[in-house]
Amino acid sequence: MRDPNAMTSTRSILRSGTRSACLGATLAALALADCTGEPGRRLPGDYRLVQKDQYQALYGPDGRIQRLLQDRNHDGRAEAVVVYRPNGKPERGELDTDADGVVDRWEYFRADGTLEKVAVSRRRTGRPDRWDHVGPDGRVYQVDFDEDGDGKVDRSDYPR
Ligand SMILES: [Ca+2]
Ligand SMILES: [Ca+2]
Repeated sequence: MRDPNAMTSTRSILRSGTRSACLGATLAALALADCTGEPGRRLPGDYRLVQKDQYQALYGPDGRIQRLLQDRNHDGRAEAVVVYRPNGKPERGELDTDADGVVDRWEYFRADGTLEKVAVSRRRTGRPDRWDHVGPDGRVYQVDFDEDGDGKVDRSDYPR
């Protein structure tokens, strides 16, 4: 059995991988700006906030990035939040892909920064109802669906 959505999903995951790479590049730009004398704003507890265009990065007292926010449409509300591990790799991302103020996509990364799982709210309820599991090779090997919105998986596909 082949679910036509599986292909769409694989592509969307590839796209999301690109997006993550873009965030990484922007992060490098932020770090660069930091090095060239933009100290950012000091916060209590020695946290630091660096703002650049649509991005806002939060650095911990140890100087490491902890969180990156992207406000794509400049409405003061982030459409993307990336939370980082102490090793500087992304741990998870929360995305509001249609900019309606509700998160509809969650991305989870392994300790080495590779994408592990993508959850999507197909019904735009703010709760995931589809989960794509991604292997270390970047391929989706399992897709779980919650068809009735109770938060539990009703069926799984195994694309190959
Ligand atoms: Ca926004
Ligand atoms: Ca949304």
